Amino acid sequence: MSVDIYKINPEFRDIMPQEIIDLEDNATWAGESVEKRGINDLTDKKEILEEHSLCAGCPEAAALRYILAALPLPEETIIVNSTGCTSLMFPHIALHTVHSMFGNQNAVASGIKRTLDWRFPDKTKDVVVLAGDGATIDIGLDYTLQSFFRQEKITTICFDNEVYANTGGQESGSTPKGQVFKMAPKGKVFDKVPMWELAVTSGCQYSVKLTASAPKKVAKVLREAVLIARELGPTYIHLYTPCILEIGLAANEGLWEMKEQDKDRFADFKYVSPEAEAYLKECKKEGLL
Ligand SMILES: Cc1ncc(C[n+]2csc(CCOP(=O)(O)OP(=O)(O)O)c2C)c(N)n1
Ligand code: SF4
Ligand SMILES: [Mg+2]
Repeated sequence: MSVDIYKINPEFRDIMPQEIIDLEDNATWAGESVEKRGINDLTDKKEILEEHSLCAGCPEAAALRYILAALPLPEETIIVNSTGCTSLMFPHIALHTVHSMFGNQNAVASGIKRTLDWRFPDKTKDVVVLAGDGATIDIGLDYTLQSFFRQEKITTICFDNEVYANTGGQESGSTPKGQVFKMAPKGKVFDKVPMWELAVTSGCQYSVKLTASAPKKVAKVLREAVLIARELGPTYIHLYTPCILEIGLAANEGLWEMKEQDKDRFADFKYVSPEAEAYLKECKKEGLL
């Protein structure tokens, strides 16, 4: 059975670019075996238009594809996004998304999740926040933390490229100490804010730090985080997606950089609350993982 998330108006179909038609016909959720969809489909399926406006080779685009392919219920999912390079991707996907004002994405997502649960008590609705480090850890930090304190049942994903990339390279709370950027010429004075640890102390049921170097790993973490958020409370994923432009790497060097950082600053960190641990075991038994 396939899922109708996005339909081109039949009257316009003959004038639509093939890329857009492909997105409707060939997303991982468009096939006959939508129940079995997943990361392995990415070789011959489509989640994002090739002609998106991110820099060539930007790891954010690949990471988003892994996430979209791994969502447990794409047709019942809303992604709340914030301004930044991440927001350049959302007009190019076929999924329900909301673009919030820069920084307030977790407040918007909390409202959406509560409203959906009230409006559709018999349905499962997943709300996922996806925003950059500037939005999550700097300007939106208050909203991020408050949603954790309130135990909102949402998943927050931070695409950490350690810089305000979309505005040309200013340092963020997530920039590592000493790092110089075009618009941060003196170098960062303070250490990188360990957001994955703040997430734990602020009440997240699940907090994981990783890079986007391994698609299957990203997919597993995303699935676990969404399932736990549905049932128990806030979950947090801190994903390193380097800005190859701002750190001076070529289009084909993003993967190498992420693999290097797998051994260094982005070595695995995983916290799972005891309740979440027990719930994940149940999910495995039920075949949800
Ligand atoms: C309320 C508000 N403040 C500031 C901005 C300017 N602004 C747009 S994108 C951006 C940087 C985003 O950085 P980050 O969240 O790390 O995402 P990235 O571009 O690095 O993916 C800023 C400061 C804005 N659009 N709105
Ligand atoms: S500026 Fe950086 S984060 Fe933004 S699209 Fe280019 S490589 Fe990606
Ligand atoms: Mg950033």
